[in-house]
Amino acid sequence: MALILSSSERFAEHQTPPGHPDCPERAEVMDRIAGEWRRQGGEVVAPPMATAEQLARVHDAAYLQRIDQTAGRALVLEPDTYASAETHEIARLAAGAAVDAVGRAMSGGHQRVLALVRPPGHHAEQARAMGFCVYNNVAVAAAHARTAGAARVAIVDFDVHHGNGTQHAFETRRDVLYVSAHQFPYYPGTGAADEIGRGAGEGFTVNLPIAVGAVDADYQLVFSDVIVPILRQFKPDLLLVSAGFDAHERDPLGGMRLTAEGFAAMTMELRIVAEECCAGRIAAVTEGGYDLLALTESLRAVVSVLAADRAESARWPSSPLVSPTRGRAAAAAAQAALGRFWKLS
Ligand code: SP5
Ligand code: ZN
Repeated sequence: MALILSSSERFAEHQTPPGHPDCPERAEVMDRIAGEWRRQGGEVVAPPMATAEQLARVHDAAYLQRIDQTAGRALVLEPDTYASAETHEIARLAAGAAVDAVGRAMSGGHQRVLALVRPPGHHAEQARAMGFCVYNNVAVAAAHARTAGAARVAIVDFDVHHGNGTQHAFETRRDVLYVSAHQFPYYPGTGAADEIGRGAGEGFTVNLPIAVGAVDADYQLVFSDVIVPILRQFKPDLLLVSAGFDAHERDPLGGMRLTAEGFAAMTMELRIVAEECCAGRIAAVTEGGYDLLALTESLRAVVSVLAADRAESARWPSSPLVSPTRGRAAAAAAQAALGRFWKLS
């Protein structure tokens, strides 16, 4: 089979205070998904910890030291983000899973990989924990991919929140394309359509700020009108996915109304692009997703799309009685900001 899952029971060892959305039970959901995949005959691998050298491609040395010094202690890194005694290792394991996923995707054989990790990564900045994130797992993975033979790397982020840390890591570069569809205005505040990258990276940051309440059809529209056309023109050598599930209708943080079938359809669109552009090389890494049932069903749907022998055309659910006005507005804003860099209908 051409899908590998990366998973570890140790992800439950990153502890957060009672009631925190990124609870250890999320790791139990991930373990259950991995167990189901194993029982279907699928391969599940244990991730390695990221090395200091790998992390240092994104994070500064003093910050790495600061996280290492949390060993054995519990403290608040910032008002949303906590370190427990083991967090220094578990955060390295999350980043290591993303790096290892890239290695496996790049080496052929099993070209599709899903890394089931916590803590999430996309809010983490060069020198700062933020929004439940300690290390920027996907940014570290993209930087690794550039050293492992990928000249161009695309990151697609469908977490309900904008990935400020990932955008900032690559916004001056044209070798790593960052594309995010997110609720806007919303936490963390970044991700307006006019944030398109800077200097040599102008045009290689793509933001789709979507109004609260969006349904599957809104995401379908931004994928078909903006995300897929830009990916096809960029022609990545590897497609990385920041796979957050907090745009699900049941999620307690997000205000969107995506269904598990919507996450499956987005994943299929991305799989099809990867097969067209880069021999199917796709590595997805989990981000948010705080309703345990929604997370379970969405992960199952994504696994089933990535596991299928052939990529069929994406099956978007119909969203009855709702016209995709929010998706249309987001696509129009992105087209206005990026039309001089990409051919968009
Ligand atoms: C990975 C992910 O989904 N992270 C979500 C983080 C959402 N945080 C919401 C925080 C709300 C405002 N907190 C004020 C603390 C000031 N730093
Ligand atoms: Zn999120």
